[in-house]
Amino acid sequence: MAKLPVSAEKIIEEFGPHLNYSPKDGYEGRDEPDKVVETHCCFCGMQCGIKLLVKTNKVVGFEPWMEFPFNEGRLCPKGVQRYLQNNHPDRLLSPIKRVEGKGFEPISWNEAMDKTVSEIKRIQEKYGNDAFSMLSGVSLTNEKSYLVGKFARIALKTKNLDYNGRLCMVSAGAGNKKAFGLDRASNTYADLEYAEVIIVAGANISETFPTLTHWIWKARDRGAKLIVVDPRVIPLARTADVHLNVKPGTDSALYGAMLKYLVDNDMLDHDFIDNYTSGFDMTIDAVKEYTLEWAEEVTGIKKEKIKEAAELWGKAKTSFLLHARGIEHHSKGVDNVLGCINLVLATGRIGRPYCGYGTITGQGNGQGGREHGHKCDQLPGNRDIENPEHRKYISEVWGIDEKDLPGKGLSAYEIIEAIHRGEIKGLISLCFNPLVSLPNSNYVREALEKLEYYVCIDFFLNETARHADIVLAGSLQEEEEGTTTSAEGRVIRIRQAVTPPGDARTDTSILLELAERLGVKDKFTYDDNEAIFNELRVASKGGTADYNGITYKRIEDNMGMFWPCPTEDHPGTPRLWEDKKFKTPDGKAHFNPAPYKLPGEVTDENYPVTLTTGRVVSQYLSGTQTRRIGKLVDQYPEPLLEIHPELAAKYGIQQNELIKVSTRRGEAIFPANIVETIRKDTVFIPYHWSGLKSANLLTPGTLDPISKIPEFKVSACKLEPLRQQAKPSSETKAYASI
Ligand SMILES: Nc1nc2c(c(=O)[nH]1)N[C@H]1C(S)=C(S)[C@@H](COP(=O)(O)OP(=O)(O)OC[C@H]3O[C@@H](n4cnc5c(=O)[nH]c(N)nc54)[C@H](O)[C@@H]3O)O[C@H]1N2
Ligand SMILES: Nc1nc2c(c(=O)[nH]1)N[C@H]1C(S)=C(S)[C@@H](COP(=O)(O)OP(=O)(O)OC[C@H]3O[C@@H](n4cnc5c(=O)[nH]c(N)nc54)[C@H](O)[C@@H]3O)O[C@H]1N2
Ligand code: SF4
Ligand SMILES: [Mo]
Repeated sequence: MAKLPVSAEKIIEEFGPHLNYSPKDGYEGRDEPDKVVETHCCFCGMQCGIKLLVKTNKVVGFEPWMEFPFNEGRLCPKGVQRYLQNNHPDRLLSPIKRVEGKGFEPISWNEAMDKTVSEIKRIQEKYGNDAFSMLSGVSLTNEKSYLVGKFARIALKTKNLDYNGRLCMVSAGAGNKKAFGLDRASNTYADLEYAEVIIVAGANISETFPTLTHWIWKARDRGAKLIVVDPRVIPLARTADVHLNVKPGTDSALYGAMLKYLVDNDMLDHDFIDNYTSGFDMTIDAVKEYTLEWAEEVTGIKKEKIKEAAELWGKAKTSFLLHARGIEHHSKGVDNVLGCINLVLATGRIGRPYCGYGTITGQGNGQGGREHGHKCDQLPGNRDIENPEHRKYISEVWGIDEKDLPGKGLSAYEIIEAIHRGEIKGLISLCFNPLVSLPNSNYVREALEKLEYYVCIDFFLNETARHADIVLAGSLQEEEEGTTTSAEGRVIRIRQAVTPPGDARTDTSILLELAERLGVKDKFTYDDNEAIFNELRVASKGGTADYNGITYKRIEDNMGMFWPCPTEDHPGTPRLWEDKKFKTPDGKAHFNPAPYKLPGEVTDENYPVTLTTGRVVSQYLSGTQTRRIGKLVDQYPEPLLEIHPELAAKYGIQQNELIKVSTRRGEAIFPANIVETIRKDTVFIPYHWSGLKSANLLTPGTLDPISKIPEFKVSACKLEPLRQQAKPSSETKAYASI
């Protein structure tokens, strides 16, 4: 077989042997693959290029794709294991139905479809169309995301459709729309390389976007200063020039104080502020009391450090500010985002080479998936479902009467609340595992039990699906043609490497058949997935997320195209705002006041410790996919409670001792991991596990009033050491107690 690039051999040496080839023979001993497919990793928003090796319609391995410009062959631990899903023994190979007392048993597609369609009709006739809801996700391609939005509105005729990005990018999206009138990172990551100062706020890049660190190191090699804002000394913070160990829930006080410092010391770009922005005066008015001393008091960060960060930022000529869920998963998530944007605008460092800003999109297609209309308030092209002109345009594209297009529906967590109230009786979900990923999981479980009919489309039986009446065996990313949009705004091609195994079907064909059986075949007939993309292009035309000029061919020829791209002769837009024409109504970038407000829950005598939650490098989201891959499980088998030695000493907690953690929602038990890298008043739990090991037993359902994102990053908790050591991970099935 062809000689592999050196790095491929190294990766294989490090991570092999794998499930799909014999450890004895090693990689070289394996047969020549039938084909090598250039596609992308299915996991995070980096969407690293990867080559999948295919043998007899099975994905059997991978090679790095050195030419793909963003990651140049690099992959993280999840990327090198992602190929093990297609052929995994847990794959759902046919539809299954739940039989009380017996678990699930296989059924035919005909029975599954008949039952689903008759239940949709029954529920809608009895309770109204909106009583049937849909939850979707942005691991789906652009084509599927678009199809879901159209399916919910035209086939299900419901307004109650929302998506898992509601738990992810919506605070950033809302902030970006307010400030710029458009929701996309402003630059490609190549602009990081020559930035003089980089702020990374609430983003554990080394673990959550590992291949992005390469671009930060490139900048560091050129002398860039790095400022990290995180309650933990995350790997990136260990080498940072300034680490701001913010108390969870207080970011806006920090950014407000930094803004005041820039104003007081005249470190401002007056020309940019005067000519290209609005709202500056009222924004600085909101922070006029925010002294460094006050900020130290609120955030717990030493005032000298805040000053140092403000000075570095203020004096730089080029800079890049990146943030992720650490500042966004808050009931004031939008305010935190606006606080960051204010710092960027005050210094005018956007829309120029090496000057940039962006949220780091989480899920694989978190960017594209938030543009094509499967949010409760959105139509394709990032249009507004309440805007009469937008409704008219999309109704024309879809060939329906505008009055038949449902209006704004409930957001993801509000759908759960409406199920509790008895207003929603039916649910179809795909690409979402709310029982693990939504806050307050006991409340979510009760809601699932109240549903009269629940059908789920997935390739694995996730925890939420265990409550389903029927589960339809769907497809992995590599089992369909399509596109995704990476965190940079780069639209890229996802290639079909194999067809779904057994009797599983593509997600697209499942949705199309359901639409047909619901009587709207005429609106859901496509020759192939490219035809869906071509309809999406037209639907997005004239919207802020304009894909009209992007074709499959152009993507392939250019290794991706950046939206907005309105016409087929438009080159695409890698760097936004070079023309300084913002997409707000007045064409200016908007400063927005972002005063500090308390988080939804603060510590008190009963719950004296702050709990925050997040991720580890080897696990992905609700863990449905990565908890099935042995090497990734070995790397981090169980959720651990990160706690500072001083806080541990206060309770007499020993390393690996079981700790009962309680909040006002529930309790769970985790082994203690005593680390000096966390604030003394805060504990951290990764959330990728289900059932009794779920961090979301503890988190609150408090939502940001604008974005409706849950406050995953702040709870008040109480710790009780159980004076018992945790068993080795393989025997720890009963870590949690309820
Ligand atoms: N390995 C891995 N990678 C992933 C994912 C995964 O599940 N696993 N998921 C993908 C997805 S969908 C997403 S959204 C991204 C998420 O990527 P990140 O946002 O980087 O991940 P988190 O671990 O949720 O949170 C980041 C950091 O926020 C810090 N933090 C907590 N509270 C606060 C606060 O109040 N202020 C500040 N400034 N920081 C705070 C935490 O200590 C944590 O280090 O990762 C993507 N990549
Ligand atoms: N406490 C706490 N909770 C959190 C977070 C946190 O930081 N702390 N982070 C939040 C964030 S940022 C996110 S993004 C959410 C994610 O939460 P979820 O979206 O619920 O997590 P996933 O694991 O992606 O669940 C998706 C399901 O979709 C399936 N799936 C994946 N790809 C496809 C596909 O192409 N087709 C089909 N049919 N199915 C597919 C997977 O098998 C899995 O069962 O969790 C949120 N929850
Ligand atoms: S960084 Fe993200 S896209 Fe790249 S290999 Fe890792 S999980 Fe996949
Ligand atoms: Mo996310």
